[in-house]
Amino acid sequence: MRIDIITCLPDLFEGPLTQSIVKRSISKGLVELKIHNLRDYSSNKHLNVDDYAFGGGAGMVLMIEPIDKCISKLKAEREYDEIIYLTPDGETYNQGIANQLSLKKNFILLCGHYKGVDQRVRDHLITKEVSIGDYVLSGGELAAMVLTDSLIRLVPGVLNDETSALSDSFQDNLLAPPVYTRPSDYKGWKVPEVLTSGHEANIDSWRQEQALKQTKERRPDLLQ
Ligand code: 6GU
Repeated sequence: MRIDIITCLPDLFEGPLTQSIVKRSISKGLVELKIHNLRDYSSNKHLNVDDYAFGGGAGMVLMIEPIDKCISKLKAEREYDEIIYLTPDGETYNQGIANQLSLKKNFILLCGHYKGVDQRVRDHLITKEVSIGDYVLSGGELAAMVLTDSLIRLVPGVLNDETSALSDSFQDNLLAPPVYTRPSDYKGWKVPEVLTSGHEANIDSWRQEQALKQTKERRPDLLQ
């Protein structure tokens, strides 16, 4: 999988995407992740990438030219399966969309900023628009990191058996069951006995029951 992220705030990506699972998937050669600074594609001497909205109001709008230049350069180098614009008015992201996208290979993620992008970017350059929930972020960068993290963990070989994505919450429309580790008794707060019984079939059915119970209590909508 290759993910190209276009942003005017490239430094934001330093932390979350250079650690842990994402870092390992890159060093194992399973994932390629490239951050592109939109400013590098500006054609004006101040390196501006935004301008005032026609008709007034609305604050600054990301201009089409630098975005088109960056996307065109990338498209000349390889085929992209999806060019995704992160925007609060996009389709709400969930595990189902993550699973579908994870079957594809090459993605461009475009991070919006300020008051959005010139509508012509959305009309002519973008293949999909995604939001990560009904609240407003200052820009698409955090959303791009959310997509990137959730997609990378679905790439075969990124997780081992123990951390398998198949046991994630949402993967079967059930929340994950509770987990415990040593000590089995802490201040009298005990671990459910079945988990220390060594009886695998009983442990499996306990986990199944608990997953269903958690889901009924917390997210009954997932069971519809
Ligand atoms: Cl993708 N972008 C912004 N700016 N805000 C959001 C979002 C995206 N998803 C939820 N809120």
